Amino acid sequence: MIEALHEILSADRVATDDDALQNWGRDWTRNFPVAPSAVVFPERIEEVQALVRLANREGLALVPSGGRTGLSGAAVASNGEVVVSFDRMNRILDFNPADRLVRCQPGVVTANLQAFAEEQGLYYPVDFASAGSSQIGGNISTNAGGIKVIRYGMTRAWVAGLKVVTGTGELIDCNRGLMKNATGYDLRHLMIGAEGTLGLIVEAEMRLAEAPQPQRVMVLGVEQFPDILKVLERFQRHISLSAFEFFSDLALEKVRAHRDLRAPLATPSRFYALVEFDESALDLATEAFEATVEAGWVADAVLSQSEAQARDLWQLREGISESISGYTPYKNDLSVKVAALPGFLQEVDALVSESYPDYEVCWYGHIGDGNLHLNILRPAEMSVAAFHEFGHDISPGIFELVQRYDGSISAEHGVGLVKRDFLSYSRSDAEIALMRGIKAVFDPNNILNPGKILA
Ligand code: S2G
Ligand code: ZN
Repeated sequence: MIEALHEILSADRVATDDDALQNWGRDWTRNFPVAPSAVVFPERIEEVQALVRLANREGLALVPSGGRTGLSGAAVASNGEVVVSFDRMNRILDFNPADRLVRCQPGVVTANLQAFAEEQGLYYPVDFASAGSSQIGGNISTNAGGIKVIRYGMTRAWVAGLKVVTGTGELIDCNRGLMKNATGYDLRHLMIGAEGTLGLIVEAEMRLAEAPQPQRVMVLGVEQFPDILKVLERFQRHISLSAFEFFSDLALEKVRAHRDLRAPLATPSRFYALVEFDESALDLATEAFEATVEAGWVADAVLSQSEAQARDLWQLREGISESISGYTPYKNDLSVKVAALPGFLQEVDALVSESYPDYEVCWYGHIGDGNLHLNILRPAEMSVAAFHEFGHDISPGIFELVQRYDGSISAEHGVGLVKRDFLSYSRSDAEIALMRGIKAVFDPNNILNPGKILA
């Protein structure tokens, strides 16, 4: 198989040493075996097509790999697969100012696209903590969300065109960056969020947004969980927010232990809401804040007085994931409609506190999008394997609740391996059968990331 790979790629672009296999054979998950047979680094679309044709001929499985910041195991290779890394397809190809489109290769790091957009006086509005290492191809394959979704939507909203190599080695050019194109099924949207199981993204045309106005950040202390939603409603009544996040006192404690950051308020609070809005809405935000104090939902708040302070306040939220990663937390990334949040939060809080009283549970997330990150922290004395088995056993309880609220068991982190066995809590049998049919059409020999999303 290695010789066959060398017929396609020069030797320096085929790695089989253990360091490479361990490094490129996984994403951020730590509870799956990492055992690819090789890692390859294509530089051109034709090489990706040749790899897919080879995989079909030899019955090889290919696992696409980008920034490896995924949280669902979608980029893990545990069964001798060949990892296709897009690290060397990392160029911004061109910029079209009239359509505000950037044509880029899949290996472009998200932060580099954000910086490129700023250089053009524009803005790439999908942002999250791992943007410094995640890649555009992976962001598209998982339809990455992050902290600005409430105003700008998910990655899906910014993909204008996609070149994809399908499971048979066909190169398809989806939508070609057109704003309008009413010519049948939009295959671009099948590829977005498909986690590399329907095709390998080899080029993307990303739309850019107008540069945002100067922003202000407010962090408010909230004592009662359900009051967070009343605060959301009061702010949203007159303001188009650019972010509405929340985190618990435990999350704050972990971030401050991990990073040298001051507490946001003089008096500690059980929960914190982080609100971001255009500076021009400051009076309305101040009014909303006063109303939340009068209503007794909020005791205190801090308003950013500088960019630096705004960044520090954001760190309290964006630093959570990295600060708790040492606990290899059992992550839940749940979503329900915003209208369903009050009842859902009440019930999931009761369920979590009665089911696992002796575990530390970190609550945080993009509550303005109805998205809750509920992370159960691994006790020091418990092994990762035992802890993830525990997580797997308690999930049905949480997912039954999500199902009852017509929610999603994976709001933004994807399915991969981690949520695969629970898919039916959020997708019907009919839908799963249709998804299998689509998989068979695009990847008839099941060589593209087999076992991810669909067992
Ligand atoms: C967040 C980041 C990934 C994680 O902080 O919003 O989506 O660790 C997360 O949960
Ligand atoms: Zn998130």
